Amino acid sequence: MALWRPAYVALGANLGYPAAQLREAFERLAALPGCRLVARSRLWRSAPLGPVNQPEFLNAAAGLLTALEPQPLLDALKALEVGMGRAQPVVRWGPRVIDLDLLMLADLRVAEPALTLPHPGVHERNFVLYPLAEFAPELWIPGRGRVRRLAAEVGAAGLQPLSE
Ligand code: PH2
Ligand code: MG
Ligand code: MG
Repeated sequence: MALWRPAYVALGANLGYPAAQLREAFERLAALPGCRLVARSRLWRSAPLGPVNQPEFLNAAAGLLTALEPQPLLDALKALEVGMGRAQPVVRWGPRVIDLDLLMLADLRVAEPALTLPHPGVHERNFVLYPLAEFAPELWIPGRGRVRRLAAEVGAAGLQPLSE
């Protein structure tokens, strides 16, 4: 019997049909072997971080329960990106059809070339923190603090929930 642990994933898209792609990604996350999708945020419009001459992003967050270890879960997320038509490789900070970033798996700390947990950018990106705060405001990010406070600290500039 595997140990099921909470994991958090950030979703983003700014090419194609971002809203449709994020909804499809939620469905595919729910169908991943060894994973249950237990929480999903709204979709948020978000000004691009990085090169500004790219389309606005839609961002969201997902809460999973998973029986997978970090690397197999990361591999599954990458396979899901490729399955949804993401070109490999994409430009760093550049536009993409779908982006699934593993933020945390339980309170594991991982420092490997291919995987850092908690995700190193989570505490400074409002397009990650505000969606996450919808269902996990009390979540403690090891070494960083609580999601609700981190969100308040970075502020919501350039960010707006999509009315559904
Ligand atoms: N992702 C990037 C680069 N810039 N900007 C926003 N607003 N949202 C993103 O998800 C994002 C970005 C690369 O992953
Ligand atoms: Mg990303
Ligand atoms: Mg990514």
